[in-house]
Amino acid sequence: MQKDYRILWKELGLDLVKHDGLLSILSDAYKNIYLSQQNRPEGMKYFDFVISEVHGLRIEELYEAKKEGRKVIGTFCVYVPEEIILALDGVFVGLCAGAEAGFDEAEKYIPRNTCALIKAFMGFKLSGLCPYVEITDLIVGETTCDGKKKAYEIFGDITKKMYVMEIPNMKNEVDKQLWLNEVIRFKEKMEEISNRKITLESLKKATDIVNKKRIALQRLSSLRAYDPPPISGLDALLVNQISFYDDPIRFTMKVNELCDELEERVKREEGVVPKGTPRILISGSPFAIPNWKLHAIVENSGAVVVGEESCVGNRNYRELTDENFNSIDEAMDKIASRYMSIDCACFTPNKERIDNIQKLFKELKADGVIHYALQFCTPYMIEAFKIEKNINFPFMRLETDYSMEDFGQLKTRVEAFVETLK
Ligand code: BJ8
Repeated sequence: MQKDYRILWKELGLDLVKHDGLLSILSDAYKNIYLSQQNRPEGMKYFDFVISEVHGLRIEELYEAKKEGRKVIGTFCVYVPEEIILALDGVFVGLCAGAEAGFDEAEKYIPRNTCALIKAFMGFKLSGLCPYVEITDLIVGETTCDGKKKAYEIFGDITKKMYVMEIPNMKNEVDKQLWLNEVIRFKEKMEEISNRKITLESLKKATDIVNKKRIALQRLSSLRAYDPPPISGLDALLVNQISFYDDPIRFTMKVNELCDELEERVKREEGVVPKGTPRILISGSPFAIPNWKLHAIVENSGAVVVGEESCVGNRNYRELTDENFNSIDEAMDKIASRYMSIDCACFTPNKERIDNIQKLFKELKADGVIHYALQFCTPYMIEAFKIEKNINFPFMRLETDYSMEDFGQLKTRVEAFVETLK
């Protein structure tokens, strides 16, 4: 029987009635989407458990960490350097939300035509639904898209614990210098709130932990290149989503255990779908937990998702941080340049994203790309047109949000696309 966390949630100021409603909807969705899948790897049991405890045991762990004097740092973007947080014994958690909850509340502060990801993090906070926002000591935003930038001002007024990193829009030398200064400023901020100084040793250890996590996710990704794939896109997406919440050392161990099992499946040519099933690479905006809609549609339309060119996916683990540094200054340099290599559509120009999609398409032996942009996400919506003109494989553009209203319409379009790949 699951433990009762209501005292903890109340202490954190959650709205218990609304929160119960949310958990019940999520639990039903999880059963329908995840637990109904056939032939899931045994190793997914750990990730099922993490999801069942995402507002429970993990919050309790963060609570314990705070009691030990550690700082919990919330983030919304893969540009925030996890290495620096870990090197100061902080705990890193992702705060993006992927469900349509609290939108009425959010729309009192931001326009209706704001992307669902922004409306959701505002809505979760304003409706007392997110224990992570409440438990954080610092929330780190970044100047990526205009929507986030302006929403953070309001979020800062509400939460009183917002810190914003300036991300340049270009990657010229002057921009790289600006970014390096921002990484150093963030280190200093973290030192201030943790009341300790970063050391070369702690940076080396933290970089090793984060790199090992990325390597495990790369390993998972490469196993999806087999035909038949040994794991569904839905399950691989879940692992990627959990990478933003779980303890990084435990997470890495569990992903590697899962990969051991998947390698055995590959040897036996055992897959989650028959060999020859059309293979889809999804590219675009991030899939914050519990946004499983598009993967569920694709995998119920006779295809399998073999990769995500997304921040909840390849963009998050593609590059490692160079561990070859011998001073804190050098480490800052290596960390800054690793994060500058991320190809978010907020940058201009952003040709490397097109190159990366082409590379990933080949590596994963995909048959087609579905470009997914959240409605009102201008950077990704516009960049999709450019990608389409520069690639020569089957490509479909979709725009959607977190609601289920367009489920049927999307399914019809995806089914038609999958037909063309057969
Ligand atoms: S590095 S993709 S995590 S900014 S979906 S809020 S872009 S309007 S989330 Fe992102 Fe960092 Fe880039 Fe990745 Fe704006 Fe688009 Fe909404 Fe978005």
